[in-house]
Amino acid sequence: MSYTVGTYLAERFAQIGLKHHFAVAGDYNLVLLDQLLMNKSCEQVYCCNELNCGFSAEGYARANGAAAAVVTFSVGALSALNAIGGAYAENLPVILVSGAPNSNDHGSGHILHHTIGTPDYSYQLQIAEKLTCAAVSIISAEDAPEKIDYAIRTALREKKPAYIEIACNVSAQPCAAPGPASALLTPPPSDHATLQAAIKAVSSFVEKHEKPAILIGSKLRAAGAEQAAVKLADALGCVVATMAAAKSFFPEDHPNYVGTYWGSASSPNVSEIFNWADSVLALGCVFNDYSTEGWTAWPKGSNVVNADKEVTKLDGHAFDNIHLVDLLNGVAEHLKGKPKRDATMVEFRRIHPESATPKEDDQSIKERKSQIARTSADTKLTRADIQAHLQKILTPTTTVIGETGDSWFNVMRTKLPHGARVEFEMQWGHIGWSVPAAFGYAVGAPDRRTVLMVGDGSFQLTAQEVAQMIRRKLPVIIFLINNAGYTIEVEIHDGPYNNIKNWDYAAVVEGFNAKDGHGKGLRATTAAELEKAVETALAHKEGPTLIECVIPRDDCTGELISWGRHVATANARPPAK
Ligand code: TPU
Ligand code: MG
Repeated sequence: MSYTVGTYLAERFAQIGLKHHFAVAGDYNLVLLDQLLMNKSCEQVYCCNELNCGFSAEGYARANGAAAAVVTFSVGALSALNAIGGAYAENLPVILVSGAPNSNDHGSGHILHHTIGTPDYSYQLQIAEKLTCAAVSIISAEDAPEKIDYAIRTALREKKPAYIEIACNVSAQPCAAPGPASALLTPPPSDHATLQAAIKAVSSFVEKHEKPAILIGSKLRAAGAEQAAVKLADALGCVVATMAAAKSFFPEDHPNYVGTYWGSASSPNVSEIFNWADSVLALGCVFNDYSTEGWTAWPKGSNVVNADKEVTKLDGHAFDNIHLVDLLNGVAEHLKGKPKRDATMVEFRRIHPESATPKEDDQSIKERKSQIARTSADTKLTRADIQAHLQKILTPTTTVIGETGDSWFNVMRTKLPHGARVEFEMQWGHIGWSVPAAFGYAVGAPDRRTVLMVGDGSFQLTAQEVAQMIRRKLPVIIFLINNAGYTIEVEIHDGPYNNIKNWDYAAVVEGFNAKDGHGKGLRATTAAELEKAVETALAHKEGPTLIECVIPRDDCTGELISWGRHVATANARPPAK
């Protein structure tokens, strides 16, 4: 079989496990899209705009391990690059492919449409270089295979986005055939000597401390070390908490799981036990201003091991070029058969006697009971009602996508059955991310129940992608919290800029349906209406169901209030003299 640059790229996509790629058309990429369409193993999926296309791919990468988005030059790519920045922040290998000017125009002095109006078109590549781990420009078919392979291989190894631009007259040019996929998929092994030294150092760190605790961070998944972390927890027997952004990256039904560690927004007694611990094994953790609650809850110093995807740091040592999974397996192996380091678990059971095996926190249980009593009465809907319903519909094959806003804290409070997953975008924090990401996720994981919790303010950024859920008949369940504004910002710092124009959200879905769609838009203003709407949503399989949940502007979680106060304090620090 003969290949072109475009069919080579499509074959590489299929080889790395992409069953879909996301696209928005434009004249610089039309020939490329034709070439990609020829590969029947990697379906083309369309988005309403390039920002959403990037986020859809980002969501797909969460479900599927990697993703691709194909856009046109500048007007398309510069929008998509925002989502690519997000993929970098969130450690997801998303390949952004941009159609580009004809190879004869490069260096010709010609001014082209969709550019900034100067004859130098290199600015897009330069921007992409800052936001990806590998960025290449293809203006000859001969160089295409090695450039494509370099970009894809680097993205998969680093779990970061990559960028490939292809001159529009080169995509259909003949090129060499792709070799075996292993060239892209097989990472180099850990450095043996460094790995042995690191296992020794971490093991003796653990043995030197009486009261260790394990903290799971959001880079654990990128490191492929979720199973290895369970092994380490079993070997140690100590408490395990997840950071907010890493919810569901450690099984919540594990006997040592105690909840979320997030300063004052932590699950009950988790902050106390981490303060009591004499050491922390931080696995793939990202400590930023939000996750440390304005730098107030930040495990650091000589009693903390920071074990990251490829480098582990402790007590004045750095061990580089080792895979986290190898380190954790090695330490777990070393500790096998030795006495458990379970003091934190014993103490946690004392201070939190009802939750030796974790379950919903007391607050959630109370809320659920009161919610069940309320559904018969026509009482005004509350935030707690919504959260209780979210909890009720979780199954082992549910994934909850939680948007920035009080949705973070509502989703955080849920107790996940084994297998249920949560997706947050806490490092990048682009409001509106969740709508296209839920679309991309549902495309990538058709056998799971995708549930989206999103605020009204966030929804208004990227609402169009609900139309693509309708187009592909994806039964995504959307809880849209209409609290009349940017409540998370209200809690950090209020002003008139936190008020938004209200929409008729249920009617928006009807608008997207036009004549051929089967999306459902429902509104709940009482507990009984929500109960009914959720039943309808669960039964509806022909498209998404959006439930607009109308609650008062200040009806939010206690965690949001206290976290917001800490963040506001950190933002307000005066400039250093
Ligand atoms: O539950 P709630 O009301 O807090 O959520 P909602 O309604 O979605 O409001 C979110 C408010 C918000 C803003 C305006 N959260 N963060 N921001 C700042 C922001 C602005 N623009 C982008 C692209 N991302 C942001 N995070
Ligand atoms: Mg809101």
